[in-house]
Amino acid sequence: MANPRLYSGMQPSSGSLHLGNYIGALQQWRAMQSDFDAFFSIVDLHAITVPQAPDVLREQVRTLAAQYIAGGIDPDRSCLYVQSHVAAHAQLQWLLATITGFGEASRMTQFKDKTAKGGQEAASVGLFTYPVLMAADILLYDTEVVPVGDDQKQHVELTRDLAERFNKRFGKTFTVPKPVILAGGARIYDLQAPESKMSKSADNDKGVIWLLDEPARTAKKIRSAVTDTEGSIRADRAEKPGVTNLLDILAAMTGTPVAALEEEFAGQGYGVFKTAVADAVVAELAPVRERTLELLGDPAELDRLLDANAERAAEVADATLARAMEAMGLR
Ligand code: ATP
Ligand code: LTN
Repeated sequence: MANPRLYSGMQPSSGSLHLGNYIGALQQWRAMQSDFDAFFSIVDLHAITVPQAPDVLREQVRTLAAQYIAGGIDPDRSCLYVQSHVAAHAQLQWLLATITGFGEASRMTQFKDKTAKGGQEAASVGLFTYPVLMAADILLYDTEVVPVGDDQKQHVELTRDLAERFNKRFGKTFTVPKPVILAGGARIYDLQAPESKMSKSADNDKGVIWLLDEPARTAKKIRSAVTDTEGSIRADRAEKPGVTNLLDILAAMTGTPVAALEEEFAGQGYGVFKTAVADAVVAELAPVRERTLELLGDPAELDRLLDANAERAAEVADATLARAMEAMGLR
């Protein structure tokens, strides 16, 4: 029997992925690709829901593609493609928008969070309908499983509701997907402000480890990570967020559970511990960085690969779109 279908994606909205994206998404996608028929997209149509400079966006799409591959996504096994290269995403998005309630979309917490600062007047309609486009991504591929961080769970629930509503109204057309919430320990925090998640939009660059940082810079950021004055190496999210974060990072890099790390480092100083974390992160990320730069050295080859994968994706997506249009009486 064929493996179940899996779909996920990330936005090309920064010049590089950071360690949070790597541990919270890429590492886990890599592990899942042998058990699933996986599609991983670079969601550039989602990225333009906030302003992007065209030339920068183009480069960020290539960099993200290179980082997917360097991080272990095998483009021969999984379909790795750019969302905007497959026209069906924008088309299905419109069909789904017509069955999405205005109130329903207004309840999406990410939209509320993202507009909390600038106000809704400053936001685009595209930002408002972002979750409907995400539903189109997922439903076009008859997806069964969607691995996402908990912040995206509500969008996958909306996707399920839209699939069920469509099927009820127009006849069975879509597979109803399930979210798979990625491992809890996988949330990585800012090294300088360990109560906030590591994020591409952080104020202080020293708190974020970029996959494209030079190894020496990565090691320095880890050695300067904020800890506490207690001096013991144990996990305690409330009292010791900095040390706990470093333990989570080391666990993700080495595959050793946090409890075993606590034992291993019992009685040791923060200096020794931080050096161990820095060494482990550099050992994992240096080859990823090198491979990314190598891939970026041949953009024509990268573009060829993305084109071929978009064709594969379009075959699946176009068939689903045709089914949906037929069902709605549009063909
Ligand atoms: P933002 O700065 O807007 O929050 P981001 O770069 O931090 O963006 P997203 O683009 O929202 O992250 O997410 C891409 C993927 O990386 C998602 O699957 C998300 O769950 C995961 N992710 C992002 N930040 C972290 C983090 N700090 N720890 C673990 N996973 C993360
Ligand atoms: N909204 C997601 C990115 C995303 C996605 C998807 C994830 C767009 N389409 C489809 C899973 C499935 C994010 O910001 N992490």
